[in-house]
Amino acid sequence: MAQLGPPRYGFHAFAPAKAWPRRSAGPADRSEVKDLFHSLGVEYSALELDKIDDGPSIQEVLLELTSQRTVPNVFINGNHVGGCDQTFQAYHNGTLQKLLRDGKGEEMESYDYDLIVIGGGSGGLACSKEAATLGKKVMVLDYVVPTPLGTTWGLGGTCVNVGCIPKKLMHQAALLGQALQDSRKFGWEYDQQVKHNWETMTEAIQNYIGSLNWGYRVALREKSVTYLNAYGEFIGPHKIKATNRKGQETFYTAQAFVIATGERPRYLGIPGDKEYCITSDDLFSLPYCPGRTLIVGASYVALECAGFLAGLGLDVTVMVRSILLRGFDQEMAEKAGAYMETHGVKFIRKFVPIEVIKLEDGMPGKLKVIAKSTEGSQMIEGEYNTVLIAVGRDACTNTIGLDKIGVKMNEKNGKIPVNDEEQTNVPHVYAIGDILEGKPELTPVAIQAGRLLARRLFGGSSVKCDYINVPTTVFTPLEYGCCGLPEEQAIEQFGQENIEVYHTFFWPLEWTVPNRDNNTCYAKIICSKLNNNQVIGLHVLGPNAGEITQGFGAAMKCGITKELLDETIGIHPTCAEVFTTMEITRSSGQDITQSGC
Ligand code: FAD
Ligand code: NA7
Repeated sequence: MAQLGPPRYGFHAFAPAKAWPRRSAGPADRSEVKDLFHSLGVEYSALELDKIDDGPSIQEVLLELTSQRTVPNVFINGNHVGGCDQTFQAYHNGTLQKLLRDGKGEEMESYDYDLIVIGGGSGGLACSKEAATLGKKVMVLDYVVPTPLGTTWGLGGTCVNVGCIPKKLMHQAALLGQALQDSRKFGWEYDQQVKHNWETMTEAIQNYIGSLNWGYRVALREKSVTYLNAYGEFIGPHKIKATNRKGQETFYTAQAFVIATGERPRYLGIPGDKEYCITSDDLFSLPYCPGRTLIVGASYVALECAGFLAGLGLDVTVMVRSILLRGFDQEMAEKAGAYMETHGVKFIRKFVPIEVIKLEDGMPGKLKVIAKSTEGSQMIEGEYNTVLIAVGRDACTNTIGLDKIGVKMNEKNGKIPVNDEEQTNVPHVYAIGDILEGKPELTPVAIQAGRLLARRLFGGSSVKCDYINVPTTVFTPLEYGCCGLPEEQAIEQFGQENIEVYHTFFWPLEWTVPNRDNNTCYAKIICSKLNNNQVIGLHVLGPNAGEITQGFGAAMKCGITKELLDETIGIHPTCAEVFTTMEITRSSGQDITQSGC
């Protein structure tokens, strides 16, 4: 036993590393425990049983002493802690710190908070409130760096202030315009000239957002979460600096941290972009109607903004570098785009702006955009009142001191890789939401991850966030909802011969009387022939696609098959019922156009 002799803290290993049990998809257990001790600033000695001659006999003694055969086998000051899981469990419930502290015979630094969350958006608020509900002392910091034009907003993050909420409300404003047109066919008579007032809409939406900001503050107070309107930045493994609007700095420590700083719109890096262009961060509170608008980019943010601005009656052009809605099913993306095109949105394909020049000041002013073809040397130019850049979003991870505490990130895109428990490579630092590498960037995902993380950290839960088959909807004028795989990915993963696609056009009953757009709404499911025709992708293009997709998302989580869909009785007359009556496969080549309901 003398050979074991861990000076103060030790763990012992034997057998080839590849045979060790892994705690998660992350690094092997041994290095996770080492990382934990590193992050706690603990000196330890490691006896690598697979690298010493008498490893097997030591392992036999350890088995006798601890009834544990696996490694690592952790001791603190002669006390047996256990393997990786037990060590982390002890860390999360504080026993580990107590063992370390007592062994040192000195008071270990006590932290100001159990948990500090950096970022008070969808994920950060959910996580901090849940941790406080579980009895922990929690601080959340939220700070909005103003846009280049000076736009800023209140507590709650992207979704509530400059994302889902104002976007969906402006989409609704546009849909009402369409409903007004339809209403005449349903017998409504009105003489007044119909026009839209941007200021009235924006003020009403901003008032609603203000009430949500207030509600979040109240909720934090009620749960005794300390809220700080300050920019958080790591300055030590367990210490952050908080800088408020006036530049005053304060310092706080915590046992654990959650990074939930989200993303901000990317700019093009061309002359005139930051000076004269806006992004979605500016649009929803723009104090004047944007007028003739050029939207650069073909992400969902670009197409949604283009859709509702056109729906409000503005002259809108979208400049597309390559394809619409990269990452989404391309058949659906093209159909959503085609509908926009027939409803007034212009598309300039395969061009990128290279310079924006101010022609006139004003609200709105006038800008000249010079653009270059992506396929040759052709240049074009155009005049617009507003240029909205929507070319993706950058993770807010570069200026929060991650380098100071050794949290790894993807240098190319600033995203943070985590294991399946949202834990970074530094064990007491976690990350959730849009900044995660390879995860869906959606509000409910950030909320679910944050809430479950708090329950695992402080509530004894082991439930992890499931990032598979997350349903979502693009709120283009014709909404596009989906869950599971795009057809391209299904083919890539399963092979064309192993999938079956069922599809159909459908005509919403509400559209028949005004005689609108037959054979534009479209639904398809992709089924795996390898697995009992399980639905692996569901796509719908039509009104209220979000409402439809949500329910089928639950069904897909339960593993719904084509047969079960066929057995489901539809609700008539609805759009969603189309999924219960699909008969035509793409492979049959049969006509799917509709002539009636
Ligand atoms: P965020 O909500 O972005 O919150 C991060 C917060 O941290 C922000 O308030 C930020 O200012 C703050 N912060 C950053 N750095 C610091 C720091 N160092 N210190 C203190 N605070 C900091 N999702 C949907 O599900 N449905 C939709 O319809 C939808 N529509 C969208 C429309 C648009 C235009 C956009 C831009 C996004 C949309 N999203 C939608 C995405 C959704 O908004 C995000 O997925 C969600 O907000 C991510 O939550 P989060 O907690 O990761 O980050
Ligand atoms: P995405 O999905 O990253 O898309 C960015 C869009 O902007 C995309 O259409 C790009 O075209 C376009 N883009 C990017 N750079 C340029 C330049 N320099 N010039 C012109 N156009 C450009 O954006 P989001 O952040 O909105 O989406 C985030 C998530 O939403 C994403 O993960 C999806 O799952 C859904 P490209 O196709 O690259 O040619």
